[in-house]
Amino acid sequence: MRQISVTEHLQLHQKNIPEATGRFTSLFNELILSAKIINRAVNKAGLVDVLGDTGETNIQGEHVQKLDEYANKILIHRLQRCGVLCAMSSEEQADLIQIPRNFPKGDYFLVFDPLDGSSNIEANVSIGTIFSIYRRKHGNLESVELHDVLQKGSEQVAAGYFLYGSSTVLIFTTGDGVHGFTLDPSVGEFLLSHPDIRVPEQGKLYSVNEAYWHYWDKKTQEAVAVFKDPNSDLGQLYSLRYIGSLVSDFHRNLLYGGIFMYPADFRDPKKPHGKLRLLCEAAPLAMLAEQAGGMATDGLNPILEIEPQELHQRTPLVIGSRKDVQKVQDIFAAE
Ligand code: P6P
Repeated sequence: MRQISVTEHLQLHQKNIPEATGRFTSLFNELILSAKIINRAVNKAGLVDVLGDTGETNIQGEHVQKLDEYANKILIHRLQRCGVLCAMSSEEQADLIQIPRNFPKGDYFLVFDPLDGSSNIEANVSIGTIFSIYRRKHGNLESVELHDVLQKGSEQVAAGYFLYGSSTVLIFTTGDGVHGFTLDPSVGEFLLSHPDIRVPEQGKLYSVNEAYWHYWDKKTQEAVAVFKDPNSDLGQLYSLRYIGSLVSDFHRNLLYGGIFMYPADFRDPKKPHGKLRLLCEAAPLAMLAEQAGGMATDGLNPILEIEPQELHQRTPLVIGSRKDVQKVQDIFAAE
């Protein structure tokens, strides 16, 4: 295959963001440089002092792993300087991250989860960086407010993730299909490896943490049980695959077909809408799923149509092959 870089591909495929030629590409280049730096640390985890727990907890009340913190700092440091952002939001930080006064700014708003799946770091399980890009709605560049940037997922200009696994891949969309690039360490570039990814209409895999069965409502139990019923009208047997690293579970289902579910459960009254975050996890993956011909809901409603009320809002997530996600939606919609 001819070696196509991300920059070349953006120039070929960015008709959806005509005014963004240089500006959008410079944002992507800083994301790519950040991912290369994070990847280097992930690949050395265990050899240098980036493993283990910092003893702190993040906005989500989760223990912060050192690699999480490192990835967060790299992304903020690099993206603050790209000159095209008005603000950022990180899964690791409670509030909007303003661009320092003396730095050049622009109209894009970046949301990211710096290192999703971090609880798996020490077990050498693949982990990832998820990103989502919006254009600010209005407001003053020098002091961005939440209402200037908070938008539903259908307003995303671009979305994607880096997956630090057996190889390091970048999967993204700018609204013109989903494309995958693999890092070639010999040249230090992400090169096109998965052009125009399409998720199979129906999968053979379902991903959900069944340990929470007794904390789900009846509809959720029915929706999960259908994938274990050899006589269901889905007409085939499924296998359960659950890595416990969202980007890994999503990536496998994107390529092979399948459905990932993180339903609401009743374990923690403070989290009635489940564990996953709308803005930095569900919405970017939902844009990718829909652009690849799949589907993403909260069980009943399209993820991309949910109007966020706060930065770290959580949502149930059902995402993947269209026929499988539709089956769950039919169960939730039935009286
Ligand atoms: P559970 C990792 O901590 C994460 O946020 C996602 O990457 C993953 O899908 C989920 O949590 C796993 O959560 O409750 O099944 O351990």
